[in-house]
Amino acid sequence: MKCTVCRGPAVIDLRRHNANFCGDHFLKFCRDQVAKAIIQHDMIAAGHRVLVAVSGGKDSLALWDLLVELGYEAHGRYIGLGIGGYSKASTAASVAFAESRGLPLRLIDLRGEYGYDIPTAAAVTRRVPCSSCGMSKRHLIDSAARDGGFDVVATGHNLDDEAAVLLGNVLHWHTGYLGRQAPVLPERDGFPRKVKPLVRLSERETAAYCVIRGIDYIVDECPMAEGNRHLRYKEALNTIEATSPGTKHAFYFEFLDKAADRFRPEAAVAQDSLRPCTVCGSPTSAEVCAFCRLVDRVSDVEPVPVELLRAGRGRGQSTRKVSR
Ligand code: Q46
Ligand code: ZN
Ligand code: ZN
Repeated sequence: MKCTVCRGPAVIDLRRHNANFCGDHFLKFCRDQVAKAIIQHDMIAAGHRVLVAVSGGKDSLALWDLLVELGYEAHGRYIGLGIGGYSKASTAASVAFAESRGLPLRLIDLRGEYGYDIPTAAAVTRRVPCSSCGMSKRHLIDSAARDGGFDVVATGHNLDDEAAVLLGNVLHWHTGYLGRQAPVLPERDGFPRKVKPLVRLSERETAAYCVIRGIDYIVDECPMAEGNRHLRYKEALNTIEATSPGTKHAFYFEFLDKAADRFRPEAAVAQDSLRPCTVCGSPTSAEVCAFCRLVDRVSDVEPVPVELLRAGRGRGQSTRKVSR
């Protein structure tokens, strides 16, 4: 297998691009794809300060590295979710990467700063962990961007992620979500501008990027991802992609070109009813935002270890408040 560009030995084949690359040309390919996404979708302007939502996984670390390589001022923000050994390893990978590159990283610890963790929140709310987790992460990253004066938040969503979300939204005709599904969400009503510069790269490509760049990311999946529907949608798309390379790309980008605008009015209706949270001031459709309501409900509850929750013995228990 030879590199399509230099004819040297290739290290990766990209069937949807009908190309093979050596290490150097693959890294260039990744930089070019990210630069193309940024320009095509007008994601980040020159001089913008970027806040990268860092998880310690391949996507967020590759994103941070690529943005710095492309010359952007990019700071990292990591949120400690308190998911046992997984969170410890994720923190370590994030800190090690930031230190190795001399990049600014701030850690937020849910238990230390807000008095709860995700396994406990899942046990108390009796909902899938990803529900309180996703909401907490979005809220804290948005607040961090506002408080830190960042122009834009960058997240590591890749092509596989976006195609899986799109499939889920189409299967259930979540038209409001379809109207908001885009590589860029503009700043509005207290929400920062959000961009997804990895939308032109697949999961396999961000993993390969990290390996070639020597980035030590956390390989293990979150132990609480079970029951996450997006994983099943990803598997379904991978099955199709295996025999029809390029399907995910066409599904997502042709949706953006041909259909996304049709759903914008429904997303706008949902956005119109926002007002500031009476506790924290974040935009919300209720009097008190979902994050503040969650904190009020679960902070200082006796912690539920992730192992107990996974064994199905934590749900609904340990709701006794401990004294502050
Ligand atoms: S960390 Fe949180 Fe993910 Fe784990 S609990 Fe779900 S949302 S799967 S990206
Ligand atoms: Zn080459
Ligand atoms: Zn609030």
